[in-house]
Amino acid sequence: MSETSQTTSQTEGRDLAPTPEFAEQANGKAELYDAAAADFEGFWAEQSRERISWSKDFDQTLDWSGAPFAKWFVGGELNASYNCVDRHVDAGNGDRVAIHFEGEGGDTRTITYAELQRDVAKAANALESLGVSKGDRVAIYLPMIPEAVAAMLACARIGAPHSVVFGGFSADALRTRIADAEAKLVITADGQFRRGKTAPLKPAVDAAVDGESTVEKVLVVQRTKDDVDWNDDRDVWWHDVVDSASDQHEAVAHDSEHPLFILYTSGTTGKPKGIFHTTGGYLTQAAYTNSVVHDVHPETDVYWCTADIGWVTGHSYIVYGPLANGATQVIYEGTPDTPHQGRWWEIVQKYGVTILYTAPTAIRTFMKWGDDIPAKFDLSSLRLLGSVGEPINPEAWLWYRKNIGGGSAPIVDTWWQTETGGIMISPLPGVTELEPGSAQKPIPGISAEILDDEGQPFTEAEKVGYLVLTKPWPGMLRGIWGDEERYKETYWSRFGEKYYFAGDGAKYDEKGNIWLLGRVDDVMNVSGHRLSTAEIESALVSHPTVAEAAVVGASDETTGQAVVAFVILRGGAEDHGDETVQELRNHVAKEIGPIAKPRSIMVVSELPKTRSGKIMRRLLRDVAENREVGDVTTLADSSVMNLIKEGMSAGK
Ligand code: 6R9
Repeated sequence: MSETSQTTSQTEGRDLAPTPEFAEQANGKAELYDAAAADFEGFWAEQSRERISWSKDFDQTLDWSGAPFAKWFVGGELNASYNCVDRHVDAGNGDRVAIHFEGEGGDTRTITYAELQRDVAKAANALESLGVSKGDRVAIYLPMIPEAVAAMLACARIGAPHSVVFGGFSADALRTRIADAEAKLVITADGQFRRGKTAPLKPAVDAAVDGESTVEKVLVVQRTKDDVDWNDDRDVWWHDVVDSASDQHEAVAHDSEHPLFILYTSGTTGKPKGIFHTTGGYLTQAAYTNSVVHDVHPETDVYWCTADIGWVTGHSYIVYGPLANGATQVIYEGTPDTPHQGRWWEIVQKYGVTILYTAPTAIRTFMKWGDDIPAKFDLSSLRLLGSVGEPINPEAWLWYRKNIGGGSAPIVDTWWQTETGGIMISPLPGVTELEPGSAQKPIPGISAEILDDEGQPFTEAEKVGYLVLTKPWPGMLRGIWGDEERYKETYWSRFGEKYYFAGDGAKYDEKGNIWLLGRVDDVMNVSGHRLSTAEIESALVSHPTVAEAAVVGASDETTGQAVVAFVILRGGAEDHGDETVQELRNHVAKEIGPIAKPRSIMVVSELPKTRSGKIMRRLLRDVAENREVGDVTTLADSSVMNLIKEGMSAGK
């Protein structure tokens, strides 16, 4: 049975069209498709003027003359922080809750827009007093606490691009990112709460800025109250400088194309790419999509996006989109099973969450934990569910809808990337008849196609090709920080300069829906996190006992893909079985971070290579997924695969 026919039989008799009541109140109406098709630039200009407060109006919507480097809303000036905070207070909504914060240990804080305005102003004044000014880069390495939001908005206010580094990344990963962005200041915390315990953060920063570094000051939020090492010349407590700062700070307007942030993501080479975004276009798309796709109604909804702010989803759909729209949201610090496996559902019930945006890997984990867990809680407030990060299999989609969405809440499966800045392909929940497992169609204002190997667009159903974007969009990346060539080569050369190559395989179904089929490059997707095979390979090879390594993503029931590594030990290094494997796994965790830890490592004597020396990961994937090994004719030495398989069955 094919994927699609299975879907149809599973969903038969279910109503996948929006109810009239939902359609009636929805922000995203069918007319948007026509308006965008009739006048693409006019459509975006209108979205921007409607949703964003410009201090100075723009005089040109799109300047594509320097393609593939776009300029949007040219000549306009705005302040992203003003748009996310002050203007809601000015409009009389200062008492509206911006953030319901829920700490892992049960401590809570309720922050209104008026309070957030004061927090952001104080943080901006403190950053300036520490020498940060417009254009300086600030690295942020924080847990999911309200200070993370205030820190990002304070940077935006000053015009100092932030580079948020996920708190699960190692000191080495942090050091590389700090160096690439030449960050002047790092904002961190003593530690964070994870699974009922404290996990330190500051030691990683100490190690990352040790020796030669561009970093002058480290601003430290006290979260766990654990002891930390202290450098009097460099380290400053947040509560010392932020709490005492003035709560008045003028939000000076910046050019529409002023850099807002850099966010590092994995590419096909070992070196992470600093994806960089600017202000006016990014904010427009974040606000627009959060309104028409998540259907946020700021007066009545309680929105919860479960992402970490270290990922782009946290940037666009915790910080910039919902706050630009003046929404009320939940931010939760911890893990879903602390102190019990119903923690998320308890939070939904407690705050009356109406919109939940999460990832397929989380949904599959909840499926594994059992239906009885969410069933113990009142989830009737939920009226819309969202999914992001990887393809959601129809089974997980149906489970999500039935067990979390009361059998009727629309689910928006949203395809986008760090590079796109905002949602690109997704149903509009008040318009689209849903198709479980498919992200369906480009949203109004966005254009995509699927190309074959020759770069020709096609529309036949079930034929597999490459997803491309055919027009610039406001939230698009403006480049890779410090590397113009890599930007052109990665995204605008595979199919010529007309098409943005997303790196994802895709197909249409009979109804013309787009199905995303995963990465076609050497990037893996583990629990919705992008990891590059090359980066993990070089981490493994940096271990003194490893001569060579090959890494593949093998399908995994819960995490989508899992990291599987094959290593050749150096001459003289002994294979101590489990001990060797554990040591190498920990080494990867130390070099990159625990999320990059291989699920399994196999010590082998040879790797399958082509005559030109390229490792044939496809064959290793066959082994890792326990499949019959595919075509080996292009191997330099076709007996290699037998050696590897024998080694595996011998339990090595
Ligand atoms: C937002 C985000 C981007 C890659 C992307 C694709 C995969 C994301 C998806 C999806 C299928 C979806 N992806 N959403 N695949 N359906 N709804 O995840 O950004 O971390 O940069 O990852 O994630 O492969 O190319 P990022």
